[in-house]
Amino acid sequence: MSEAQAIYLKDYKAPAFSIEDVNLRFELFEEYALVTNVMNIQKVDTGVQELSLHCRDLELLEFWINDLKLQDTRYVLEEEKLTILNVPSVFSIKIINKIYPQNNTELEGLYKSGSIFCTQNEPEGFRSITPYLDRPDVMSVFTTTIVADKEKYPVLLGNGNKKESFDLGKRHSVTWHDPHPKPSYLFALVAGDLGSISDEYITASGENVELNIYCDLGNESKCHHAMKSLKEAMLWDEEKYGREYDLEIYNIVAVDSFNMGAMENKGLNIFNSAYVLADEDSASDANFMGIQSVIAHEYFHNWTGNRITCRDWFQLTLKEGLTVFRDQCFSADLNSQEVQRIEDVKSLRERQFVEDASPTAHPIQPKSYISMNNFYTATVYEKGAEVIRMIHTLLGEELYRKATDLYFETFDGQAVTTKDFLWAMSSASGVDLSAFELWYHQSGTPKLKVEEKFENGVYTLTLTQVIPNTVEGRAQKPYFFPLKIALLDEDAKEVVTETLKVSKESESFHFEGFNLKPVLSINRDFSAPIIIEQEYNNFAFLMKHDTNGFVKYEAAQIFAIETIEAIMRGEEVNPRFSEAYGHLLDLEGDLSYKALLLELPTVSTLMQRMSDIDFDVIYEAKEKLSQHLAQNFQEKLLAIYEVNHEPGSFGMDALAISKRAIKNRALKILSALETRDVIEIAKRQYEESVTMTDRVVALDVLENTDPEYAEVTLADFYSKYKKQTLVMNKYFSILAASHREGTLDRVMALQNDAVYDEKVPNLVRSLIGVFARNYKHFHAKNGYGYKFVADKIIEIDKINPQMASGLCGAFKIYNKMNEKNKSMMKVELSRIISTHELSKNSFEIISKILK
Ligand code: 0A1
Ligand code: ZN
Repeated sequence: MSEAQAIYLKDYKAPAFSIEDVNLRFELFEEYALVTNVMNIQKVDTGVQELSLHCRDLELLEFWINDLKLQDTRYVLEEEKLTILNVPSVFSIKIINKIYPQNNTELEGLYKSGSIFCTQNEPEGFRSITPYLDRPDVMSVFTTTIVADKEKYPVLLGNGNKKESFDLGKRHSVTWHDPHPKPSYLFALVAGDLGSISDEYITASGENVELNIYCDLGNESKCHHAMKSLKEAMLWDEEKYGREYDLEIYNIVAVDSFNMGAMENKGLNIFNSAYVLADEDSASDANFMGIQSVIAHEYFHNWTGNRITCRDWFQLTLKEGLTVFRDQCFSADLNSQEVQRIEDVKSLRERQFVEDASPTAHPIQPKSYISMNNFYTATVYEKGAEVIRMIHTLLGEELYRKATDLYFETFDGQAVTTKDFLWAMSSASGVDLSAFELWYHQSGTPKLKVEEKFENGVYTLTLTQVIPNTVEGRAQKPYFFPLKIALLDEDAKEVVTETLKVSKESESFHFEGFNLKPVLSINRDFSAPIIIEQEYNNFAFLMKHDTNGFVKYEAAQIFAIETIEAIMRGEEVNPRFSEAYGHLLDLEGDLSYKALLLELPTVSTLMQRMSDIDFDVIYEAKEKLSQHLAQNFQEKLLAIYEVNHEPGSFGMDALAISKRAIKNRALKILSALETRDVIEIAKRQYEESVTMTDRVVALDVLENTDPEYAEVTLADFYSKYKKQTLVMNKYFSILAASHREGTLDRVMALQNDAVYDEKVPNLVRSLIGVFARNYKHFHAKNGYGYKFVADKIIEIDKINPQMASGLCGAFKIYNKMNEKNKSMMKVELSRIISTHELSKNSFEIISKILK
């Protein structure tokens, strides 16, 4: 594997051919599938003589041009491409090729998930189905016929509207036609014996849309939350963006084997079943939220991704950043603005900030890749969403809507770039975004140094950008971003509320007319994805009084981080922190928000501020603070628990969810005490609870406090849920995340469990993936954690490279580790990279880490 295989944005060339329409016929059999592909093609660049189609490991059976069967002297078939020599300006091609979906464990192209045939073609899966111009800027009209055994595969689905179907005796066929031109990555088909639920939606202009959600037989009753979410998303997009659905039918299919969350194929979304199936008994509150957001995300792609798509894969954030921003706003509108914002920022910091500080950092618009699959990252998605959010803040709601209207009007039906998007944003609004473009091209999280001065009634705020070095080593420029601030007087009244436009390396802002120095509330709502560096001691005040939900939370987090860092230096728990924390316990209002305020910073947050990381030291300090708070506030915490614990209720309304959130937060804090009383509460919660949220928290607490009873409850849980794979993911995760001695041995043994299957990504993620993020055991000083995960990467790389390269991510913090752990990691990283026939996916990640 070498650098030479990298693809560069600077090498982009427009396609030399267009494909007017495609007619596909799939004959599905138990051992193989036959694909007949008829395309009408036109030369765009008349100077070009040969046509090169993408293809991957295909078995070509027949090849025709303009109804003439082609001799093999007219074309060259290689592993990755099929070249046809001397083609005319307008012509048709017919190709018949054979593929083996049953052997496809990579889960790209056409494959089998259990007994269901399904597809995943983004970004480059289509080329392993049939030869094609498999690039997003080639958009064509697709007609698809699927032929299969009637009994085994009664349901045959394709993109677009259903055109016709035929009974062929033992077999049957269905033809689908999608009138909207689309790139091949949005092509999908499904064949299976599926259950379903149906509903309908009437669009704002009165069109009737048939809605279906398909799943394994027997799971139909678990699809209702997904259906409700879909209808909510359809309405929201009409109201907020003026966008309506554009086909007669919208189908969603849930499958168990899927590499990611879900896929927005036109009119036929294919979902990881974890983002469709839910009921109170088997899914947690977080699962319900996740389903609502992913269903909406895929639906929103119909406009931001499908109607307007990407010119090339370097533009991925054009559709993903924008669509994540849209789904975040949707969830905030339907649930709680402040809870949603905090959850989004938490996830950004845990995943994206870590990535941005690692050797795999890249701009939201990368400049090169070896495997595009590696670029479905937190940076492209989540930082991409923050970039759109900043545009939204700079323009304001009204101009932003005017600008998205212009974007849709101008580029509908086209494959465009992030520049085109920025053009629409600035020309509709009149806001100059030229300096803003940098956010697309620089990697790393910007830091902002904050200095305050107060003299003669004038408050001066000096902001200095500490511009990070890129992985590419290039000199960086200062960013342009909106910074929401407020200045609070001693009664916490907002005397100044402003959105500063920061654009220089260093600049000062002056505010006059104060008697006393005001208190600064900065980066309100987290208006810019930056790190604030500030020597400042008003945390307790902001924790108590700030009216901005985000800053109040942030103050609690920073104060806790500093308190833990002091403990690491050998100091006692700061009593001022303890006092402020006690104040949070007394807060009234939204309980879900309160549960977030009371959460201590994660180990990953603490680690990001350190070099020579030693996880044992972080754990110990965090544990000490937890114990201190649990001890100090035992009574208050128990009271919070008892008031909000409603064992027999499984309501899914906001109040019931928030009561579970706060009482489970209280239980978790109390569990640091490891006393009999607390263990008894967890036991009782497990036994009485009727929701999965309560059961999982109780199990987790028991697993980490009372090994003996944990064995009993886990066995009970296993026997109740062993037939529900989605629930078993929770079982594996609890064990893989455990802090108990012997966790690695148990994880190893669980691989032989009857439920575990290395070919199912969800299971691998919940056992191996979760273990690789169990800082205590993965980073164990004997090196066994590293060795185990490296063995798994090497093994899984042969089955599913995308899943393997995902696991490689655990080693991204290599450079920041202490010497001992670093040298043990190096041994394993070197072993992985020297593996014979390592996939380009894993090679790309490991080689960057080792560089
Ligand atoms: N476009 C999908 C995510 C997705 C990307 C790649 C996949 O396989 C390589 C699968 C799904 C989304 O953003 O929802
Ligand atoms: Zn997406």
